[in-house]
Order: sequence, then structure tokens, then C-alpha cells
Amino acid sequence: MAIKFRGVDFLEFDSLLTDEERLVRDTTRKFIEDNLIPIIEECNRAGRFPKELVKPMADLGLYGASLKGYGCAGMSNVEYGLVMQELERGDSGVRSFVSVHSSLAMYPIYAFGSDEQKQTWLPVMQKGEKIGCFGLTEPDFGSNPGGMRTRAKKSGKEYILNGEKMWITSGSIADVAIIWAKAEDEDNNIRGFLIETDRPGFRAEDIHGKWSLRASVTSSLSLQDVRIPESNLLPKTGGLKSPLMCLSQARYGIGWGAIGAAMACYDCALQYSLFRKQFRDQPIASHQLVQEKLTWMISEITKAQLLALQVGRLKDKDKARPQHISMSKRNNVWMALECARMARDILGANGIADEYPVFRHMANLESVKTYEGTHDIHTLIIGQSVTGIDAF
Ligand code: TGC
Ligand code: FAD
Repeated sequence: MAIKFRGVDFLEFDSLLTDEERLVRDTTRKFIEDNLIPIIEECNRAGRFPKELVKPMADLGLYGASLKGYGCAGMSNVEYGLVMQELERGDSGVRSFVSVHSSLAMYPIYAFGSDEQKQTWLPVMQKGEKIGCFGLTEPDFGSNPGGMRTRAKKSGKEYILNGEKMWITSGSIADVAIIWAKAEDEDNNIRGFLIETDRPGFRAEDIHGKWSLRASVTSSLSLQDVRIPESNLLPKTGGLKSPLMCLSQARYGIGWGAIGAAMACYDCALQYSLFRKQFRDQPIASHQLVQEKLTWMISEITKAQLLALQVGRLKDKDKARPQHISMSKRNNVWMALECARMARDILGANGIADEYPVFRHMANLESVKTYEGTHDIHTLIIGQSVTGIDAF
């Protein structure tokens, strides 16, 4: 049975959006429907990132969309969030690619870079001609990145970097890596460095055997005596706060993106339940237990939309705090994963087949729950904010 996405709006959510916001959302939705939906199951099966969409997404203005200047679209945070929702309705891996390129590679150059670095990198990254990645996590330091071992040593007018990064989205397809390292000459202060990935000593190897985010490239990075000019240091970085500021941008987008995945699962389950008949030739939607699941899903999606929108409106006024963004990321990813599991259940045996998008979303969301700060790390961030007590 072919199921076509119809959009999800229980509580006139659209009436809370401006015409411009709806236009951005609808344009991205159409792009995903026309270009990603027809190929995504094949990409997922093959473990292939749809690289052919990199340029068309640039033409649509999706890279660095909330940045101003350098050819970027200058969208509001709400518009950017709606873009993320639509991308992740297609696939979390494609949203990941855009999130990392925009929020974790372009944003640090924009926020912490010199004028020359911005002029060199941002216009070509906006056009999708150069791809970025973000190396914070290491094999022994995930939730606690402050413990990182990667080091940058000053040698004349150069830095020499050594270390290992792990689980890096787009690592092997990136032209530039934003690498976070402890600067030995600054008492191990954490700084950000721009590393062109063709420099001697830089190696990226893909991680295979993933059951999740199969349409996204995930790599490990090795830096062995990688020499860069001192002008590749991002001058305004200083301390763990700098990469965490980038994470705030990306986590904000995930708070919206997860809604897209949940909408895809809910809408698929609803349509399936009206079509599929069991017992007395009645659609399974007529059984109370199935209705209870659909009710849970639409209620939680609606609450998640309102949460994401309020955080977006605050962000547009520069009032969103990290704990607000943590609440949106934590709640909305959890909600989406629960929706995906319930939708899988409603589809019965068909729920495990890639004729439907549900299992793929469910498997993807397991990663989304872990990356950008695990569910439990965000629990502790919110806990710290309300109690004042650090429980990490
Ligand atoms: P802590 O002492 O709490 O903080 C250090 C400084 O940073 C400030 N800060 C933030 N600033 C901006 N945004 C945030 N979200 C911030 N969180 C904290 C903080 O105020 C402090 O400032 P200052 O001025 O006092 O120095 O640092 P900690 O070492 O105790 O760590 C806190 C903790 C555990 C919350 C942090 O380490 C953390 O968030 N861990 C999770 C790591 C993580 O999220 N990694 C993600 C890697 S990238 C990724 O996953 C990409 S996935 C692909 C995709 O996006 O699709
Ligand atoms: P750990 O930190 O080892 O955590 C394991 C478990 O312990 C979790 O349940 C966690 O919540 C729990 N835990 C840890 N500390 C505490 C505590 N204090 N209290 C209670 N529970 C705790 N990283 C990048 O830098 N760049 C990327 O582009 C990137 N892309 C990724 C793409 C994918 C597909 C995945 C899966 C990961 C990616 N990551 C990336 C890494 C991601 O950010 C980390 O996996 C994440 O931060 C968690 O780290 P970890 O896997 O080492 O788990």
C-alpha cells in the first residue's frame, strides 16, 4: 500500500506561523517529497548518503540558513526549525548532514572566525561546494568532552595537532573539519581549529555496520602530526563553552527535526490503521487499543510542536537558554522514538519492512537520542538548571 504524507496539524498550529514561515516549510516539504522520498529506502538499504542532493539543497538556501551575509538565507530561527522538521520527516541522516554542515561547521566559523576565514569558507560552504564536519567526540570522551586528549602544539607560526575523533558525521566527505583540541601553550585551554582534510597526517575512515543513520556518513578521524598555519586557529574560541555554543544551535534544530520523524510515523500509522482490516472486517483503527496509541501520538506531537515553537520564538529574541533547548531536544526526541515504536506496532509485520518508513525512522531516532547530548545528559542539564546542583 502506497502511503503519501499529508501533513499533521491537530490544533491549528499553522495559524501560529507567519506566511513566510509556512512558505519555507512547504517549499522544503515539496523538495523532500520530490527528491528524497523516492530514493531514501534504497539509500538506507545500501548504506549510502544521497550526495546528489548536496547541490540542490544549497540551491534551496538550506546551508547556514539562519546566518546573515556570505550568501546565506538569513532565515529566522523558527523558519530554520521548520526546515529541520521537513528534512527529518524525510530522514534523520539528511537532517544530520544539514545540521552538522550548518550549525556545527559554518556556525563556528561565523561566530568565532576571523574575517578572512569567514570570507574564505562561508560562501563556498553555503553553495555546497565545500563540506564541513565537527570533531568533538573522542573514543574515550563522549558525554564528557572536556576530558578530550587531542592536543595542539605551537611550533613557530604553525600548530601541530595529534589525536583521535570518533563518530564524526560527514567525516570522510568533508573538505574542512572543525577540530576541538587542547592548546598546550595555553594551559590546555580548548580551542577550535580549521583543518583542511587533505593535509598530510589527517585520515578519515568510515564506521560500517550501523543499524541506524544508514543514509549518513559517520567516520573516525585520526590526526597524526597534522601541521596547520596559526591562521587556522578560530581566534574567538576559548574553553569548552565554544563547542557547547555550537551544540546549542544544532540541538535546537533537532528539537524540530524529531517532530518531522514523529509526523511521518504517525501519519503512516493512521493511514494504515484505516486501511488494514482485522476481526469482523473492520479497520484496525476501530479498535480502542489502536485509537489509544494514535491519540497518544497526536497529543505528544502537538505538545512537541508548541514546545519547539516557543523555544524558537525565544531564540529569535535571543532569549533561549541552553536548558530550554535541552528540554526541546530531550522531550521531542523521546516523543518521536515512542511514536515510531507505536507506529511500528500498529503496522504489525509490515512495520519491519522498508516498504514503510517507520522502522527506518525508529532506528535513526536511537542515534538521535544519543547524539548532541544523550537523553540523560539533557535530564541532568535541566536538573541542574532547576536545582542549581550539578549531578553529572
Ligand atoms: P560546564 O562547566 O557545564 O560548561 C562549560 C562552559 O560552557 C557553558 N555552557 C554552554 N554554553 C552555551 N551553550 C551550552 N549548551 C552550554 N552548556 C554549558 C557553561 O556555562 C560554562 O561556561 P563558563 O563561562 O562558566 O566557562 O562543562 P562540563 O564539562 O561540566 O560539561 C557539561 C555537559 C555535560 C553538559 C557538556 O559536556 C555536554 O553537553 N556534554 C554532551 C556532549 C555532546 O553533546 N556532544 C555532542 C557532540 S556533536 C554531535 O553529537 C553531532 S551529532 C550529528 C547531528 O547533529 O546530526
Ligand atoms: P557515553 O558518554 O559513553 O554514554 C554512555 C551512557 O552513559 C549514556 O546512556 C549516557 O547518558 C550515560 N552517561 C554518561 N555520563 C553520565 C552521567 N554523568 N550520568 C548519567 N548517565 C551518564 N560527535 C561529534 O563530535 N561530531 C559528530 O558529528 C557526531 N556525529 C554522530 C553521529 C552518530 C550517528 C552518533 C551515534 C554519534 C555522533 N557523535 C558525534 C557522537 C555523540 O555526540 C556521542 O555519541 C554522544 O555525545 C554520547 O557519547 P558516547 O557515545 O561516548 O556515550
